Amino acid sequence: MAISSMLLFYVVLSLVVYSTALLSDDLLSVERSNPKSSKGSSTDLANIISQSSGAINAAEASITNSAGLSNAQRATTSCAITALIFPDQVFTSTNSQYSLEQDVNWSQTCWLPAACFIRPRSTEEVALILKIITRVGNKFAIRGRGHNPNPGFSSIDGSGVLLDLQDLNLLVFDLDGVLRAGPGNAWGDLWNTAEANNRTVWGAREQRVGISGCLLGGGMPYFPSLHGLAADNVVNYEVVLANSTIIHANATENPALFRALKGGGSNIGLVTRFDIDTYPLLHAQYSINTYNATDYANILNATIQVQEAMESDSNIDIFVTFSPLAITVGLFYADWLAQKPTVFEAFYNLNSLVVSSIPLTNGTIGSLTSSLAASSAPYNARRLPSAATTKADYDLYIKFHEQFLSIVQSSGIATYANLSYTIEPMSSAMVQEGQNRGGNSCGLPKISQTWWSLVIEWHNEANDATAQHALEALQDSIDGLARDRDLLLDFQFMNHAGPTQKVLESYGAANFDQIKSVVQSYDSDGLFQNLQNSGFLVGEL
Ligand SMILES: Cc1cc2nc3c(=O)[nH]c(=O)nc-3n(C[C@H](O)[C@H](O)[C@H](O)COP(=O)(O)OP(=O)(O)OC[C@H]3O[C@@H](n4cnc5c(N)ncnc54)[C@H](O)[C@@H]3O)c2cc1C
Ligand SMILES: *[C@@H]1O[C@H](CO)[C@@H](O)[C@H](O)[C@H]1NC(C)=O
Ligand SMILES: *[C@@H]1O[C@H](CO)[C@@H](O)[C@H](O)[C@H]1NC(C)=O
Ligand SMILES: *[C@@H]1O[C@H](CO)[C@@H](O)[C@H](O)[C@H]1NC(C)=O
Ligand SMILES: *[C@@H]1O[C@H](CO)[C@@H](O)[C@H](O)[C@H]1NC(C)=O
Ligand SMILES: *[C@@H]1O[C@H](CO)[C@@H](O)[C@H](O)[C@H]1NC(C)=O
Ligand SMILES: *[C@@H]1O[C@H](CO)[C@@H](O)[C@H](O)[C@H]1NC(C)=O
Ligand SMILES: *[C@@H]1O[C@H](CO)[C@@H](O)[C@H](O)[C@H]1NC(C)=O
Ligand SMILES: CC(=O)N[C@H]1CO[C@H](CO)[C@@H](O)[C@@H]1O
Repeated sequence: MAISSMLLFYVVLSLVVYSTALLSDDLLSVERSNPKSSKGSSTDLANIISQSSGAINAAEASITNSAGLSNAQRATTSCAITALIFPDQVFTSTNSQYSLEQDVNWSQTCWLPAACFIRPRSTEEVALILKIITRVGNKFAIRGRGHNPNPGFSSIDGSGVLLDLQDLNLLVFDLDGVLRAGPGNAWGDLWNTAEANNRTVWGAREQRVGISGCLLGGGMPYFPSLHGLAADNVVNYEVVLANSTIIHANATENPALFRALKGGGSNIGLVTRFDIDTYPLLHAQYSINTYNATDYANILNATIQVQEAMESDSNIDIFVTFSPLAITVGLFYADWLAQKPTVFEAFYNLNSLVVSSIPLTNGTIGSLTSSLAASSAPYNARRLPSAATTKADYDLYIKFHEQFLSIVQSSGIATYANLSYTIEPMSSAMVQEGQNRGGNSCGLPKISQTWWSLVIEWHNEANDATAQHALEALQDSIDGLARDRDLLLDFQFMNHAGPTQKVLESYGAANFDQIKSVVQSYDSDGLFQNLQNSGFLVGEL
């Protein structure tokens, strides 16, 4: 009796406390529900919060008492409160670190001046920061490694704060073959760690790409026919939910969330750890070759032949990148063959080879991506991407390339922009491998298909609109040509998609509805929909 009335008293008290809680109390309760948290060896976050409670609550009171606050004012308050708790992890414009934080992105269109950049160092710190954001009601954006080129996705202007996850860089290889990785890692870090243990991990195609944005978008790896998309190999996610609860999502725990995260982007929570399956060290035989752009018809013919062979040989992988001046072909085979792989014969027979930037090599994905990084230095540019998916078809490829050339010609953009596109052939085996691992939310049909990545790069802000128009013309061209031939597929790959594309809708109604229902049950107040700056979001619930 005594115990249950005490319990009742406690429940009532905590309800009262909850509804009128001071921010500092709310933060303490988040902190206490995550006892692993520690700031350093001597002090812990609970002490810091207690000691700063006066200032924290005064800062919050200053905004709750004033009407009609702007986003910028809320953001500034959020920065100030966060800085009380993590003074050396919050960078405002007066800090010398600020410009380094601002200019981290792949595309210069994303070098936006956030109210502040916040660098959490642990999952528990992320939980505290989300609590501050919720209470202050300020806008925010999340950045893994900033490779998404869409402005406002992993960047935000002075109307909000940017959560920079680069210090969440845990990277541990477990003897059970699982790599546990924080969202601040890039794929190069994972390949190094996996290969040091004679293992291979499925990732992106380049070292510097962040693992977190990439995995949340599905992730296109080398050799997708062998083990599916990169995200298909994630066996467990650690996620901080909107209410600052830390949970795991895997095949048995929160399984709907687990599936939704495989392609669902930044809608549902902030992922603080990816546990990824690895495989015995993969022997990759590869070359990257540049051909004369005038030979496109033969190159497309060879591409189609390889793409057909992919349906019966899962060791094959290929990409082909077209620019007005050159065509670059990556040929990959998952074995160290004694002779050049015969499946690529159609390419060897071409007489338009200009240079092999990476000659035929026996290596690994790690050595391949190191060679790539060494042979292509990144350069700053403004960038815009766009995605499409079609069935494979020679006539479609030819007609599209001719329209590409005519768009380049008629727009005159070649003088100030690089317009290019890449054909990424995908096999039905890739889709099957994903299903074998429990499935993802991308809604891919189990057929041979082509993922198109269209990109424009330019330097001058004055050309933003014309660059965008040229890319739109290219997108209209592939969509129109493929639709006319009944070759257009719905899927739009998040990691290739432009800011206005309807990526989640492209997964099909059933998958889109499932992602929406997961958002509804894990973030019913819509923190990630309403306060997150941008992204491929489900929108109003
Ligand atoms: C040079 C280059 C090569 C590429 N090659 C490939 C490739 O081979 N295969 C491929 O699949 N993609 C590739 N991409 C695309 C790349 O996967 C995406 O741009 C991806 O978003 C990059 O991840 P990031 O962590 O750097 O992204 P960011 O730009 O930091 O984030 C992307 C999105 O994810 C959200 N986000 C990031 N981290 C989290 C998190 N922990 N929790 C919740 N939301 C989060 C961000 O808010 C943002 O909306 C490439 C991109 C570039 C620039
Ligand atoms: C990896 O394999 C090589 C060659 O078989 C071997 O020498 C090395 O000890 C292995 N490393 C580990 C960490 O198992
Ligand atoms: C799934 O989550 C539960 C709960 O956190 C955990 O005990 C279990 O180990 C996880 N499974 C995997 C494969 O990580
Ligand atoms: C490409 O081929 C054309 C003729 O088809 C030729 O004029 C041109 O010099 C070639 N370019 C290179 C780089 O070999
Ligand atoms: C591709 O080239 C081969 C010759 O190498 C030819 O037989 C075939 O018809 C061509 N295919 C198409 C679709 O043009
Ligand atoms: C790759 O390895 C195979 C098997 O060891 C060997 O026969 C072949 O010559 C090697 N190829 C290259 C390009 O090194
Ligand atoms: C076009 O690409 C080249 C590298 O291939 C680069 O040096 C140049 O700056 C790019 N131009 C633009 C406008 O982005
Ligand atoms: C946080 O949200 C999750 C998912 O909706 C819910 O299960 C959990 O009870 C919530 N926790 C608190 C403390 O409200
Ligand atoms: C600070 C920083 O890392 N800036 C990088 C932004 O991205 C470009 C590539 O586009 C790099 O050259 C910069 O070093």
